Amino acid sequence: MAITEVKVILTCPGRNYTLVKVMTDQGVYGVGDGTINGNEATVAQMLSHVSELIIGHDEDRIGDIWQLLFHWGYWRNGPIFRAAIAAIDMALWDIKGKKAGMPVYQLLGGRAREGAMVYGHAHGRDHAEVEDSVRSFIERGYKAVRAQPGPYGGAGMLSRKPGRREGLPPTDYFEPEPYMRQVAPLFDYLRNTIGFDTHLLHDVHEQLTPIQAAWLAQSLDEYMLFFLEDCLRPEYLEGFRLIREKSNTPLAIGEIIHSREQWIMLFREQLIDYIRTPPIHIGGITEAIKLCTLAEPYQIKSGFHGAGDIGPIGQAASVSVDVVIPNFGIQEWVGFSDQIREVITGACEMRDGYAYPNEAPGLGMDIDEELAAKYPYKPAWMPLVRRIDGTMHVY
Ligand code: GCO
Ligand code: MG
Repeated sequence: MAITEVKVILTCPGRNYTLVKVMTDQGVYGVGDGTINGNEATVAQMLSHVSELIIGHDEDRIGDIWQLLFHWGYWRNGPIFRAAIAAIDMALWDIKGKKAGMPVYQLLGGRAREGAMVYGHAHGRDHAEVEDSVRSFIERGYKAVRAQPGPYGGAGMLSRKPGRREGLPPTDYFEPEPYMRQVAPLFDYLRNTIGFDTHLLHDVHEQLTPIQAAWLAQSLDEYMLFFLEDCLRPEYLEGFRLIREKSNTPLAIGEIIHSREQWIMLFREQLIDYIRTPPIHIGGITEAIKLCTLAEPYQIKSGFHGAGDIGPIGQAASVSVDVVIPNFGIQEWVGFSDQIREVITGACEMRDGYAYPNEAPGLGMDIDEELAAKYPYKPAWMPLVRRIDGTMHVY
């Protein structure tokens, strides 16, 4: 058998996704997702380019195809390359599972747990609204909830200026001190009202400097967060040493870390506790298993990124890894609209706070290409962030 074609499908059934179908000469095909928020068309272009390299290749040789896609040129690594490899890698695991008549998680060694504990996103303009939002998750069975005062950057960040022209990104305005002062009082309120039985998390979204992050983490120690996420930009990983000296709050990072090598110092010095990097952004299931194995002796666990831009197939790849690895921590969770679930069928289910992989062979999913074509790609941007004096936010 051999790969005959890689179909690249850009679609927007509510938000943009970069999907693939890897076709073989025996009719079996696999599906994958390489979406990167705001860069969906760029990944699609990369996929069309590298697909040539794997046409005619034996689709069973997943590890070798991974190496080929990574090492074919002098230029490598970075989010676009990694996401393109991830889309193909997922599709190859899907094909292998279909051929074996087994779900992908079985091929990876089988279940280490029944389901993967997930967390949802609560937010609100004031403490009472955040509390209501957290409670609505608890009522739906969630064991863990992320709580944000307003959007990233805090409730004071509500001023938003539209882009210079239609179609350009809006600008949000951020000042660190008012944000930093909001967080501990929110968690003090939540622990007093909701108690300690629900895991609580918070995402800083890389907005702070090391000394600010150290102050924030220390101010949260007594509220026993499950983790404090992305308190530094991944360009300045040494800053974690300062945070660790000051605080016992568990730390998560990695949404935009792509290469395994970037983790080595963090693992060896045990500067973090949870890995945010999901399979979709680092080269797929093959790479995610290797990364988690590298973290295991340091007792560092997974906490894969799972926002809406990681579509149902990317989510399924994450959950397949989540239920297998010994060092699973938590899975970020969003549900998808009916429209998305019609275009991409077979999404994982979440029940009572735990996500479950599809039991059908492979990833158990499909892409309705005709329907996908009815929702064409629309260029979209994440907001810009500036300080109130107009400076681009350098954090
Ligand atoms: C999260 C993330 C997201 C990202 C988004 C970027 O923790 O879920 O930080 O909100 O900003 O997925 O593409
Ligand atoms: Mg985040």
